[in-house]
Amino acid sequence: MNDPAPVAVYIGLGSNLQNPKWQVESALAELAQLPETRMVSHSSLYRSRPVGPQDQDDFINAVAHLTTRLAADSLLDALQRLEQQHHRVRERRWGPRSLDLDLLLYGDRKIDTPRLTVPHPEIAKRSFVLLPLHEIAPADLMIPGLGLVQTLLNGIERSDIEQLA
Ligand code: A4P
Ligand code: MG
Repeated sequence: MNDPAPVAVYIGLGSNLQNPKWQVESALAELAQLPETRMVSHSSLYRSRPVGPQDQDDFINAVAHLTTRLAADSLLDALQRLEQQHHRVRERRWGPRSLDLDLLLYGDRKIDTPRLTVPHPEIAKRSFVLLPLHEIAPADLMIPGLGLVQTLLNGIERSDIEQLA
């Protein structure tokens, strides 16, 4: 059988524990090394106020644009392995973490399985996803079921996030 065609995917990275800048920078390098996968570009790093519990440090966030021949569930397996390598411990929902990797977009597909919802359900509400995504995505990038990134950005608060040099 022929290989499947590569699919454009976007991954959201976040960390607020154990040297967050290092966590995100090293995860970007690791994403570029995934099998069947190529890194197209990644955003700057951003510092953002925590969404969810406020008794935790600010996050460092970024978004990576990859192309991959991995199926979506295999890509999620690979992302979860990278989280484990960064000693990710699940404590509480939206709580602090050394590395969080979210599959934001998988081509133009909508996926709804017990372990995977794509587009990521919170994508449209979060400045720490939309700003870095807008930095690197084509102007006409559509989020399936939600619309243009540019349009979604118009509706969100930006005072809680800063782009780092
Ligand atoms: N899962 C389903 N869909 C996806 C997807 N598209 N990508 C499942 C990744 N995982 C997906 O995730 C729980 C389960 O979601 C996984 O087992 C997977 O099968 P998790 O990462 O273990 O749990 P979580 O992160 O604690 O919960 P949740 O709801 O995924 O949180 P989020 O949405 O990841 O948010 N504030 C700032 N400023 N910056 C941040 O990065 N991050 C969070 C976490 C909260 N506040 C934040 C930030
Ligand atoms: Mg997550």
